[in-house]
Amino acid sequence: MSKPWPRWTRRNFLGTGVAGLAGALAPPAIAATARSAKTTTAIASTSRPRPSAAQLAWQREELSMFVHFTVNTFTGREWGDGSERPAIFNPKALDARQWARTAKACGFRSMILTAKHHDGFCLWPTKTTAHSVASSPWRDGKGDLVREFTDACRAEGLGVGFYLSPWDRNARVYGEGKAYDDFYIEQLTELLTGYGPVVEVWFDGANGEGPSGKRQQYDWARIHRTVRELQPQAVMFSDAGPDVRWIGNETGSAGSTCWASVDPARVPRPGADDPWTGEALQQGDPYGAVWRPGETDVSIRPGWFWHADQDAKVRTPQNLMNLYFTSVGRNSKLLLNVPPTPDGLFHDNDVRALEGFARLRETLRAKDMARGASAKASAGDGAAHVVDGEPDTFWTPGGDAREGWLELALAPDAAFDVIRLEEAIAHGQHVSNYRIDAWREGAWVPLTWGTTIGHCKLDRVPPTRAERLRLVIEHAYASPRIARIGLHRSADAAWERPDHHGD
Ligand code: FUL
Repeated sequence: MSKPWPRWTRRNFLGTGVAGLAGALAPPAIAATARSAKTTTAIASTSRPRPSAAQLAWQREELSMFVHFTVNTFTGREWGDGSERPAIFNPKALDARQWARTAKACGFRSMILTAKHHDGFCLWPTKTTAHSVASSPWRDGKGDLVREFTDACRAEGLGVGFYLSPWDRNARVYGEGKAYDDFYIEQLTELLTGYGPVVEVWFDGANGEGPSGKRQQYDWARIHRTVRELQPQAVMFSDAGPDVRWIGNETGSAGSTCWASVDPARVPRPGADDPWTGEALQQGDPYGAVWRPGETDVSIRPGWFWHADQDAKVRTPQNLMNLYFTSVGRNSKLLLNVPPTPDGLFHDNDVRALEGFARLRETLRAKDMARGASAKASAGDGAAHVVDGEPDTFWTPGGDAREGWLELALAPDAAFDVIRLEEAIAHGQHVSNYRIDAWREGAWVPLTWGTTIGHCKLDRVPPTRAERLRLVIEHAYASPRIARIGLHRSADAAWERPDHHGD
């Protein structure tokens, strides 16, 4: 039976005074790689931050799947207190291949497993504590869930990520300074040396009391150094990065203005909770010196872990689609949690919702009415790059121009209700205001407008047919580089269009 669980958020247990060094260990920015030499001349943006190769690959994935699974799955709680008996952990039909197959079939590119949640129970047979699968009846105590998970991800070609909660409510040394730092670093080292390449390491900001009643001051500098040393290609997530930042809520919504750049001083450590923290995480900062794009983590159910009474509360495909628009469609990445049942399998309801979500995205992607359209621009050359389907080529007005327009001539039968815009973010993110006009009865009529674009901006508009369409860059912090304008048709013409500002 599932018990009610407290609606605590991470903010209830955020720590203070943690030694952070966010940003100090960011990997070097990648070199400019646009294919059109002519379109790379305007480099007023060299002082603005650009992504590392790992950050760019991370953002291009767009969809990652979170898997919350531990003793909580068997107790019905959201946060275990560390006193759970390993004997309760016994998923009878556990099949990590089912998780990975589902993720792959539904368009996800990587998966992140809770190798250890706040209760301290380890899903691999760690040498650091007996509080692990090795003390459980699952696979007669010989199981290694991290191994099964990583094998399954690799079999499906998915990236592997780990969540290793710094807050540990079971470890006796938690709160004891260096003794716990050593313990945590040893766990991290086991995960990062024993299971092959890792694409993301997820650091939660929760920082409550441990069994001794003490609270640990996490040694973030040492933690970050360890990851860089052992898995240099992995990105590190936390409120304060250093590579990718929390988006500031767990409801699936990035800021409608969302910069990948941040001023690291505004959120200096995981768990910072100043009056401006929420806004800084949601929006980033156009003047920020550090590239740290936002990750939007949200669950397919009300809880992060499986609860029987939430089987009927799985998000619908339409609802997941809305999340897609408010995360991926706002220059963020969607990290969608799907919690396995006590059998160790994704529930049918979750699988059906994910399949429906994939179908809706497929419908959207199936046709791009802009592809191959004839394009012209206010200045510069390379206008045709915005409709060539190549993410690395782009149009730029050239020189120091901070504004300009691009016009597409469309086929008479081209009807669309979703517009996808992309900046060539390998060269930074610069656009701060844009407008889209449609040509109607001999005049340009505003269709929608927005602020940031970044890797991807999705705007929902009423079903539209127009002979011509114009993207007007009203302002940018450096010469804009537009990689793509896509015009798509959704499966459902009747949905809400919160991004639509036109008539
Ligand atoms: C939070 C945790 O407290 C939740 O249990 C969950 O793991 C979520 C993703 O992060 O801070």
